[in-house]
Amino acid sequence: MNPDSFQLPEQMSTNAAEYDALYNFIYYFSLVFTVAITAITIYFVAKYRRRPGVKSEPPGHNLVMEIAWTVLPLFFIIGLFHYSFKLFVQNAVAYEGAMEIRVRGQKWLWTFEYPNGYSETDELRLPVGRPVKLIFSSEDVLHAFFVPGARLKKDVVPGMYSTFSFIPTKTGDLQVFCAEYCGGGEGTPEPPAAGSPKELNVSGFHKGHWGMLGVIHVLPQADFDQWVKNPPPPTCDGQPCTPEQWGEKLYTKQACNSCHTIDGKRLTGPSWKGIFGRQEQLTDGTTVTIDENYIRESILKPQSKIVKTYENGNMPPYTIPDKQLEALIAYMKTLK
Ligand code: HEC
Ligand SMILES: [Cu+2]
Repeated sequence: MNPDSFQLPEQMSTNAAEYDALYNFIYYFSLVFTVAITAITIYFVAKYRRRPGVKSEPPGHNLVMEIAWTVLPLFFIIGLFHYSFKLFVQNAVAYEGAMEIRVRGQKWLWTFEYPNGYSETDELRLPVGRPVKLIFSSEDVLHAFFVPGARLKKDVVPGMYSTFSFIPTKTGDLQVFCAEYCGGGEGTPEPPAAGSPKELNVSGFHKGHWGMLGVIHVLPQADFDQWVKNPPPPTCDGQPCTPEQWGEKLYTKQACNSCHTIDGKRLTGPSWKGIFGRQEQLTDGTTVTIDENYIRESILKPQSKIVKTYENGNMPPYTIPDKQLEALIAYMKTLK
């Protein structure tokens, strides 16, 4: 058990300590008064029990007492309100220089988008000690972003933005839940994979409200900077994925599959079947052989060279770190 957060998960953010102080105050205050009132009640029940020969005397009106037990709790409530409201505002208003992260909820996963446009599913990385502002939106129904370790819970509402600011104070992992029942969920929950980090449950099964889980990894600044430059590959069957496997994952994760097929069919964009080494006719009349550099440019700056007959497709420019570009290219090479 953690002494600084009795009954509660470890405090991992600035606001956690303040919320806990408020919580503990109310908790111990209630505890003391519950014990005191119960004790006095029992004492009075015994002292004023019915006895032969003693007649009950109804007490009269006592103005001083009545004003006291109305006014004193009123000040107490105002004090509590003041402190809670201060905390509420502090987390609703962004800190100076906060890093903005867009958080999108949908059935049944979380997407985190970094300031440089890169996005990830179910996993968010943050540097320790740096203020962050989360901007929530929902693609479908009502969700709620719940991080017990940061004492953070915010409704994620379709059709509007909600925000929350905090400063992570410790490195480590924070579990994320959806705290608003959002449907689905046939079958029984799968247990977390054996040996998963700290038993935290990064979902990946996305089958229903209960599977809408995520993790916030709080990293030292240097590790975070390194990760931003080059995120390491995810795992495939417990091993780091090969570039080809990683590329295959990115094909769906980055939604390339909504415009590009791998079986030769024409969608909004050209199929990736046999893409590497293919001769491509461009709108400016030239012909190119598709190689690494052409693919790289097609992803980062799609408008610079347009494939003939695909003028109206409009591929959005992507921000994708180098290692992932290489993975995508490796995957394309396998699509003979
Ligand atoms: C909204 C639809 C759309 C999405 C999503 C999309 N693309 Fe494209 N892509 C296109 C269109 C249209 C073209 C052809 C026009 C052009 O060259 O810009 C194209 C062209 C390309 C080309 C050049 C292909 C060739 O035959 O010359 C590559 C490589 C490519 N896309 C990679 C990607 C990758 C990687 C992703 C995912 C990270 C992606 N695209 C997502 C629409 C899309
Ligand atoms: Cu949900």
